[in-house]
Amino acid sequence: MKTTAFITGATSGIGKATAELFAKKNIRLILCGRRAERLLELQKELSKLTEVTTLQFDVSKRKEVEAAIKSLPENFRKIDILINNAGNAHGLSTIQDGNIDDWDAMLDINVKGLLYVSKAIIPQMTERNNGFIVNIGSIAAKDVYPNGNVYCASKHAVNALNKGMRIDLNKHNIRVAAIHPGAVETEFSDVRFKGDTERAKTVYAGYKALQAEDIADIIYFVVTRPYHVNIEDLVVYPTAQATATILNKE
Ligand code: NDP
Ligand code: 8X3
Repeated sequence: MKTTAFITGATSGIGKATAELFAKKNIRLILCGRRAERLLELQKELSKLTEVTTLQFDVSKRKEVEAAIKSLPENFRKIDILINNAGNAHGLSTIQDGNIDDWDAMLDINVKGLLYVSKAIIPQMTERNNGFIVNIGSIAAKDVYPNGNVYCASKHAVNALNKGMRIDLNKHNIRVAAIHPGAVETEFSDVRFKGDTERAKTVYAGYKALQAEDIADIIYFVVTRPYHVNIEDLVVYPTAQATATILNKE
């Protein structure tokens, strides 16, 4: 039977690179995001390699999540792999200067969004006693850096949820893994700095950052181990990055 993967945040960066790699490996795909045009483009391209369906919804809107997942065609309902990847940082400010709308966005998307999607997909996994959930955390899940306060809190929550899922789903034979990247050159900083592309570029200047394809490779490695092998937690940095704040720049 063909493997089916459900990828949130497939319209860009890590999620898109993972979709592209999975398509090459003949994994059937459910691709999710808010930007419909990008979903359509990706579907058109990857359908040359595998079966693809798309779901346009905002992970932070509970009813949208539930309705979208309920609307899946019959042949896409057995989900073997869930990649909880959708997420972003919004802003980079001290706690005293932080913007409450940014805080809401990060907690609603990175934490509650991950929960809404998981809640809608887990039942068919527990029913079958089979499945794999990959949660994309961050080095911000392990450490806290200046001005990272709420984004780091949201990713610490992902780390805790990853552990909680592992404990609760263990008796159902479901594998759960978290991958925690350091700096990956994607649209992440464009979003964090609200479209200030020049500022976003400075985040990846002067050293070789991780590329989305590097993380896709790792995700593929993790999900293709034999079923009795579950990599729980994987932290990956660019070679030039020692910690969230120590970078060996030119
Ligand atoms: P991108 O900005 O390139 O991609 C983010 C993806 O998430 C997009 O596909 C976007 O799709 C989707 N997304 C964002 N908000 C929502 C929402 N409300 N509902 C549905 N989808 C949403 O960033 P990355 O690829 O870098 O980020 C992917 C994950 O990796 C995130 O969880 C991020 O925190 C994490 N990460 C990133 C690192 C980095 O340095 N880049 C390092 C460590 C972790 P759309 O806008 O179409 O909805
Ligand atoms: C994204 C990388 O360093 O901004 O999670 O936390 S960082």
